[in-house]
Amino acid sequence: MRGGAGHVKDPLEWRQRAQGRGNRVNPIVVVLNGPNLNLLGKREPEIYGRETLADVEADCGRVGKELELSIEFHQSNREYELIDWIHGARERAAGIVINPAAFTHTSVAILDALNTFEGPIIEVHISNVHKREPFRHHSYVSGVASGIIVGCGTQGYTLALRRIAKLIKAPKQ
Ligand code: CA2
Repeated sequence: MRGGAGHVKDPLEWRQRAQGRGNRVNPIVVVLNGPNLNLLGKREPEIYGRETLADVEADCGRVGKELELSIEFHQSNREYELIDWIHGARERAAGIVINPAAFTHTSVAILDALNTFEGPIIEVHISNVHKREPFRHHSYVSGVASGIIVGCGTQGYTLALRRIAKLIKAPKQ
């Protein structure tokens, strides 16, 4: 079980992070993007739409402000960099939104890293992976995610932030 204060090793520590260290600062949510997502909006618009990753980052920043969350947004084509950001989130973040892109279907290493994170994790896919090739139907990440948003386009990211905000405030819902 994961996704809130109920199961964590140190609920007080996680709760403080979720509340932004005694309400002095907004809780941090780390938004991670895997390989090739830097090309968003520049190729294959019929699958991934016309919004660029910079547009998605701006959307997340705007909705983060509304939800009183501090958003840290990253993209990498390198597996180890995504893992390092997940490790960094363990110390500081209240939640993670992750689109692992192709690593979704291949990476036990990302699964292992996410397993060390105690707060809510929402997995996002821009396209409906279940309508696509069979190799996209399996995700290593889904088993550790509190929730999954698939096929909602780039809107999936801000939907994920709204869900994280709710889970941070009321972990059991
Ligand atoms: O639908 C998604 O969000 C995916 O995570 C995107 C990955 C794909 O491997 C997953 O199966 C589903 C691919 C990301 C590549 O992004 C591009 C964006 C524009 C042009 C080319 C690639």
